[in-house]
Order: sequence, then structure tokens, then C-alpha cells
Amino acid sequence: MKKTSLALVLIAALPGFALAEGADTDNDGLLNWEEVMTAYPDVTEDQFHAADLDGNGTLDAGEIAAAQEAGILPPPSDM
Ligand SMILES: [Ca+2]
Ligand SMILES: [Ca+2]
Repeated sequence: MKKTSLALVLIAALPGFALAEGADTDNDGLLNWEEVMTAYPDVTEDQFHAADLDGNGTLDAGEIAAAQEAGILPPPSDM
């Protein structure tokens, strides 16, 4: 299972995932609207829905990274 462990380490090293760790209060690896609202009060609900590319109500690491690039969420360096 060494390959799995390596993959997890690589995922944890992604900037988007590092951001989620600080704002992800229930530690499920996803940001829901309440977590985004709490961590980033400047983000509107419309922006949250725009960042939720698959519309499932939570932001995964990829959606967070895309939102950071789009300027919806602050980049990790601003944390
Ligand atoms: Ca969460
Ligand atoms: Ca989503």
C-alpha cells in the first residue's frame, strides 16, 4: 500500500488542500458554505456557488484551487 500513502502525501502537499485544512472545521477535506462563510466573510454565496463547479454544495481541493486562481478565494499565501 506504499503507492496509496505516497498519493496521500502528494495530495496533502497541494496548496489548495493546505487552505482547506485551515478553513475545514469538520476535517472532511471539503469546504461547505458555512465553512467558507466563517473563514472568508468577504466571499458571497453567489461566489461560493460559482466556485462549486459540480454543484454538489461543497468545494473539493480542485474547486478550491480553481476558485483561488479565479480570485474568488484568497490564495494560500494570504493566509
Ligand atoms: Ca468541511
Ligand atoms: Ca463541488
